[in-house]
Amino acid sequence: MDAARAWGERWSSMHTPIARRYMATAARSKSLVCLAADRPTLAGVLDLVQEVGEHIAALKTHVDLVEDWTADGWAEVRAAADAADLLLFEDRKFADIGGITRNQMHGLYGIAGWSDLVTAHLISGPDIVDGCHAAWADRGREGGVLLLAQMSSRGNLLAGQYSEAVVHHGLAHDGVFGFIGNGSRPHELEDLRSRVGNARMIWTPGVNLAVGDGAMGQRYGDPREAVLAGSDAIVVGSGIHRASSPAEAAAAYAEASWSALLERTGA
Ligand code: 5IU
Repeated sequence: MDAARAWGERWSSMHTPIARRYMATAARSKSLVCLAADRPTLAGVLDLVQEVGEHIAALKTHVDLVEDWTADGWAEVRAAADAADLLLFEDRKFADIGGITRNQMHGLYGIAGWSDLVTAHLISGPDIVDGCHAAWADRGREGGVLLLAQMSSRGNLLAGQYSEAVVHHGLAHDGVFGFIGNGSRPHELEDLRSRVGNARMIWTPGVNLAVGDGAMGQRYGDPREAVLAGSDAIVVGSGIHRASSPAEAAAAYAEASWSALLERTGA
């Protein structure tokens, strides 16, 4: 289906090239799934992309948990993401001052050279967003920052005035692709969407077809409910990579998320 029709208001409100790129990618794969590829080896990540690539729209990584990481090996991950038509999203959760963040975007892992999206906290102030973009510009590339406005984990502190300030400052900055919202609590997401409006993305971890508590304080909500409450991408990790058939699981999350988007927009 045509991306503009599927996304409705979100497509007409969102003009940054990277947001349009995500929405077009999602429309091609009929999926709002961002796979959290939390496997500890390069081969594990690559296998997963081969297996489920056609059912997802983005690949989320934690580059520093890959035990056998090498620059060449990671270039293969980037190539696999390109071949499968995926945005590559490093969930680095930067939190330092702007200049250090810029250097951390380079550093050992060279995140600025391959990431399309990164996460950042706004705890240190808005210059962190400039730090990320300066690093992408250093490499002649462009990217988008997802600011953490909420989290999925039990007892987190991203609520109330702090969360409101993240949205307030984030909306004022063109480099902010969108916000992380709590996929496990639809009413929190509805509240976040009402504060964010239509012109930015909300991506949501804490989503699983098996709703309930996960390991070490993780909490899970239903993918359809998250999308109906305003999520634009469901971040799913163990629901896919720990499934007996990751491909079948990814297809089920794709179907749940895409049909919920069409229900939301009336397309
Ligand atoms: N993640 C969360 N919650 C958050 C944020 C990021 O779970 O609030 I910000 C990450 C952690 C993990 C993935 O990489 O999203 C979720 O994986 P599971 O679906 O396996 O819980």
